[in-house]
Amino acid sequence: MSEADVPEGGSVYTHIYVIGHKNPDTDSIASSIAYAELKRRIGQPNVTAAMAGEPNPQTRYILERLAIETPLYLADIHPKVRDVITRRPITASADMPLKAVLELFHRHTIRVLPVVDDRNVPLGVVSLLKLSEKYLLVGTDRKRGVDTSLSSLAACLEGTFLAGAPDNEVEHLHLFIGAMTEESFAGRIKGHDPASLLIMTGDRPSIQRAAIENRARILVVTGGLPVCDTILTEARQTGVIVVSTPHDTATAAWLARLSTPLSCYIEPHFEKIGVAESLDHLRLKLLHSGEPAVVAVEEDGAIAGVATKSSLLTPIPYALIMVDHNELSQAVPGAEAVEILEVLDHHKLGNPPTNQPITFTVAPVGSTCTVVAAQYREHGLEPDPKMAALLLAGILSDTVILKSPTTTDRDRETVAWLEKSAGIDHIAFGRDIFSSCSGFSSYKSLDGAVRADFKQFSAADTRFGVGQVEVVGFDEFYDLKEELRDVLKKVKDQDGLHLAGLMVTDIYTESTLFLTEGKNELAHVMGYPQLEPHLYELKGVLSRKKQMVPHLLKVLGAL
Ligand SMILES: [Mn+2]
Repeated sequence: MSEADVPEGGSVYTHIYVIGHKNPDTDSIASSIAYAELKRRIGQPNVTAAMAGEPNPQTRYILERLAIETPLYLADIHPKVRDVITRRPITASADMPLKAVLELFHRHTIRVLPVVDDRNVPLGVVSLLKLSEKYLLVGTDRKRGVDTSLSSLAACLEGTFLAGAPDNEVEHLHLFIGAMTEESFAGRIKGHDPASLLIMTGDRPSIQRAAIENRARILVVTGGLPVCDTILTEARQTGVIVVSTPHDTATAAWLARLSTPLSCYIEPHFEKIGVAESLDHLRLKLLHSGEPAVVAVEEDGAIAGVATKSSLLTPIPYALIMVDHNELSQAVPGAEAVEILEVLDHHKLGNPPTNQPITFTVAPVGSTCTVVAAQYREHGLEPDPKMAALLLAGILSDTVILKSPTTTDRDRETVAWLEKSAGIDHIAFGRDIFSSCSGFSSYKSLDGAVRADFKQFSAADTRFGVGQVEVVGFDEFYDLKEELRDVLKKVKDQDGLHLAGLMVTDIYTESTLFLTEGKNELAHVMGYPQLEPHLYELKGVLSRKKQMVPHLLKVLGAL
């Protein structure tokens, strides 16, 4: 495809996935859905929203409430064998004569042909190179040898049975041309087992009769020439097969040798790979097996295609647009092997280098949905009410209803714009979002609540981890406090940390309770009021990344 064939702003990829980070939050999923929708609206139908993990309870609530479909779940996007093979492989069956097989090689310009059974399961392969070697470089004693069945021979000769009947059994025959006197001919065939004799002649009754008297296996009469009735009667009585072919003797001899069924040439040892196996695995097999091709099979063992070294150069048919992250460590597994076409984000940079210039839209705003909403405006488009509400949800979730210190004027201004398109009030909507799934009860276990959003840091020689749970009121927390301490103790030991903490943030009073395990000296340097052992009150603290972690890094570094 030349550059001119690519639609403007389009791409050669079959699929483009807009995808957020692993352990996706609402911003991540909302921005991927809304950006994929924008791409389709500006004329790129092959763009699909995807997610690198299951949505959390809050995101599920939002998608259900807005009746928006959950994005495609992609757990791993390492390129697979199926991405680089053609699904309609040329195959042959074991009973196919060499003549038809050579035509297949020629017509499809291939070098390796898989041989399959009637359920399409590969039995082996035939390579043009090895076939030519076997066929052209035969030893002297094999020059006359023809391995074929009566049916295959007659079919290749376009012959008719004048005596006897077709049979599929492969026999080892010796070919003799009767182009001499009867005496010389008798001398020629002497010493050969008559049951293996394949005799070809034209209208030479003496040779025809000699063949039958010697009990040859088969007599081929060439040129469509007539055979007299007495000879045929004799043939039937003695069990000699007689086939008439329209071809002349030279052609018939050539065709007889090409009538060998493929079963005589199958190489039963061949390299096989599953379509769902990784491209890396295929590369290893192709480079180290010494085989020119690897047969790809479906789950049920049927053939899927043939992979050769050129398959390794086939472009991967999909690419990514990363939203709400730009580092590979946070990306869906396999992202490093796939082309990144665009990045839309609001995090610090840790992006991998690219081979080509890409659209890179990163701004220090409160949510990626703010960045996506700006893209709609740049294209002069208004999101429909559903998409506007979804973008709104992403911003409200990431900025804790515009209360987090990460909130910027651009977020506030975007919320005002989206509110109008969505026809909903952001404060009421934000409250619904947080109260629908806040607190500990929306997690499957307390362990799950602590681990759901647990991030690790280190300061000097101190390694610590902090989780965060958003609540409405602290009652539930106080009931669970002792159990939560046990969970934190376990997490601290399992992860080899000096300190494990949990921020319990009340989004309405905008304050946080901080429960800790480990580093007892912390009480003296923490700076925040200690309510009781292991528990601190952090008034006005909402953000882990902007408020809590910088503070902890400072005090722990000072210990
Ligand atoms: Mn975000």
